[in-house]
Amino acid sequence: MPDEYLCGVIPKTIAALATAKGLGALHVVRVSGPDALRIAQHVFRITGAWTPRKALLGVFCSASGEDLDQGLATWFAGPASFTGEDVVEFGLHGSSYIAEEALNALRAAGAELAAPGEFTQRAFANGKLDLAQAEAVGDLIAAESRAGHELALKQLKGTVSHKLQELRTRLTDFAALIELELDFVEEDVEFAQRDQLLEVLADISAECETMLSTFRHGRAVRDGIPLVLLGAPNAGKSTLLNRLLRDDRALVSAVPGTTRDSVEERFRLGDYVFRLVDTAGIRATEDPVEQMGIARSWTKLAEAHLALVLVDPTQTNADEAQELYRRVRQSNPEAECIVLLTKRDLWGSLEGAGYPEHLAIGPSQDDLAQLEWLLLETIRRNEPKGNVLIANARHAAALEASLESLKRVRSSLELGISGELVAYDLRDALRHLGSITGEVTADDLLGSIFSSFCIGK
Ligand SMILES: Nc1nc2c(ncn2[C@@H]2O[C@H](COP(=O)(O)OP(=O)(O)OP(=O)(O)O)[C@@H](O)[C@H]2O)c(=O)[nH]1
Ligand SMILES: [Mg+2]
Repeated sequence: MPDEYLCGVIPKTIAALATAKGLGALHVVRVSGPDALRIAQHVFRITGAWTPRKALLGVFCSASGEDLDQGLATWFAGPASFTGEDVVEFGLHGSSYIAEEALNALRAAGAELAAPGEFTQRAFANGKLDLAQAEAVGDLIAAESRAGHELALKQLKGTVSHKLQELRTRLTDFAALIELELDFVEEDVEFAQRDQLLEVLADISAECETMLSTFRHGRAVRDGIPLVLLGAPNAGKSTLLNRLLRDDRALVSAVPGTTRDSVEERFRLGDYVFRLVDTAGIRATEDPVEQMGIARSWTKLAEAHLALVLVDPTQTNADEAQELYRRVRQSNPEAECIVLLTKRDLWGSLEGAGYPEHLAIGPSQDDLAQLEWLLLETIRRNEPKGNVLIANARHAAALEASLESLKRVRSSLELGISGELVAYDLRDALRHLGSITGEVTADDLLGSIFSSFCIGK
């Protein structure tokens, strides 16, 4: 074995099942590394020659050399492959037995089983993707809605990366001016006009802030928009949860206080996935368990982007409804709050009764459809403008850190503090921005990012 292997300079050849485990029409088994072609030739018999980027029909042989399956192999000669290494992808019949035996054969021929995310990590290491794009691969696979899918696809195509690159370039130009000034510090020369510098700096900071401001929405699009149902006991919250889910998920009864703990479910509506939370009805109570449930209702509200305040006007008067609405708004001013007057079938008109602005709903399908339309409209109205959405907490934290450094640069410039300190803070800002795309990244961070991927990715 050559020394390079022992020193770990030449990467090992890895193999994994790229499709989900279990029964399916087909399975894809992926091999990547310097020995991929040799290993493939060992386990897969074809009649012609191995040609790159062609699906080759052949027979996959087990570790003991017996025919295992008839299938296809595609060889991507590095660096023109996903990982940048030699890659062979096998399309086999989708039995878990075949998948397992195929992996055994590949191991016997010299491949090692891949760690979670290792293919994507190699693509990153070989410059095929930057870190933000590599993370987008994971998001794309996990996306459950059109909006989530679009977000991940944009990030994979490099929208976030290009924007960051642009900011980094501007910041680097700016830093160059400052450093130049440093070189001539003896002569007391100022190459850059302070006013101009401050203006450029304000502009770059504003761009970072705009990006950062999209995080609240971006994260919700990626992870599900938190939507909370609140109201007095018996207002009809669990009934509405079941109707939105089209599922008999939560207990419904005429006894006030039926829901004691919060109930959370995801559902897709239009382009979005929502995280819908039904909560314990809010009232004054001596029951300690109910009190715990109600405390949880308020906690759930604190995390919500959308709060539906349900009021049954046959049980709750206008003043009480106004008071509840006020408490909800005060408790989470950032959340969009919609008041629903429920059980419309039980009452006639409430015009002039003094209830907060509301939508009236009853058991009809039309009422439900109208509510669903209103939910989507409210989300769309709050969508950040522009092409870039930040959805990843790591990216948001890096932007925040970068903004902090830029703030220090600004105050140093304003106070006329030495260029050396300014240059230091600028380098810091650049480093934070660069960490998003992985231009500057610690190994342990890479490990934690890629280990959250599944095997075969
Ligand atoms: N007539 C009528 N009854 C309704 C409507 N919505 C809910 N109800 C009834 O109102 C009662 C309470 O409904 P729930 O959905 O359990 O109310 P809740 O707000 O979850 O109540 P808690 O869990 O106790 O906080 C049940 O008997 C429901 O069948 C409606 O639109 N019209
Ligand atoms: Mg309930």
